[in-house]
Amino acid sequence: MPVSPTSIYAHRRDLDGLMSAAIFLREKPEAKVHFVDYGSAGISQFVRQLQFEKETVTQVIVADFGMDEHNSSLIVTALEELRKAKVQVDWLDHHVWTEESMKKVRDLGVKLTKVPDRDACGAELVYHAYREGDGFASLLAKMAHSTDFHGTVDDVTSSLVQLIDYYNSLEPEECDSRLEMLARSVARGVIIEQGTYMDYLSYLDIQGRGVDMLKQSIVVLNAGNLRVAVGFAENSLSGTRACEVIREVVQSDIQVAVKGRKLSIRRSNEAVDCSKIARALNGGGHDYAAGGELPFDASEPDNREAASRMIIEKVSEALAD
Ligand SMILES: [Mn+2]
Repeated sequence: MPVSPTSIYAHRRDLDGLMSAAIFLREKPEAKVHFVDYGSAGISQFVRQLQFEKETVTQVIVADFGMDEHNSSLIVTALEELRKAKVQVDWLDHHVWTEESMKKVRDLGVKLTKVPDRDACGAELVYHAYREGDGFASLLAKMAHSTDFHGTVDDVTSSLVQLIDYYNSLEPEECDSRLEMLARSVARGVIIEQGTYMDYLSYLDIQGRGVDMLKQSIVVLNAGNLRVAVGFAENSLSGTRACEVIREVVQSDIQVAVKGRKLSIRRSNEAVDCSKIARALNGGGHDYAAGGELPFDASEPDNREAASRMIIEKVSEALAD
């Protein structure tokens, strides 16, 4: 691949991130692609990559990725260095940001396109900024929209979501290289190619076993008058899928899926703000879907009780004020 002056960073976990990258690649097929994630490990990888790239690129795009408020000073410092090196930075996002972070980033000369959560998903922002009028790119953005905003999802879109879940269960490097291949093939108009179809088929088996294990682990606890269902998932299930399974199995207002240290938070009760709960658990996100992190690994069955206890405590605290 030729050296490219442009690099795009998109969220690793979902179809909106993948489509943000794919749509941008239709505009600049030679662009470098990186996938990023929240949390201390994810952000330090992001920042390291940015530091490395200030020597080699002239433009950095960040899409469908919010400001990780717990690691914001690292990100701001890295952006500052990029700007000093005269790198143009465009950041397009729809997650919840604090006014302070938006100001900090804009003061550095970063072109921040930030819309309210529900106005547009990341892929739609990338479409409008770089690929307006490209009918296929518009279709890709719609696919992302249907998953990000829990709309009606067609079967092709749903198989892509499952592929991304599968890739996210692999080691990060392996995950990113397969996501990049998928993004490049989608950008060329090939939504499922031979390798991705075979990956999809093997994932169907793995996923079925993961769902069975999760169902056996669910506990329901009360936080005030809210029912909180906590389930412990294996790496093979995405947080979103795990929360869906929990919601199907038990009646609850809030669903929390635990994978190692990572937490995914969803709701069936619209009065609940998931991002508020997530902020009490070292994370953030949307009111309808958010993610956090435990200070310890709950993969071991022995740690599950402590994990559930901590989650209930933080949910109660977060929703009290
Ligand atoms: Mn998104």
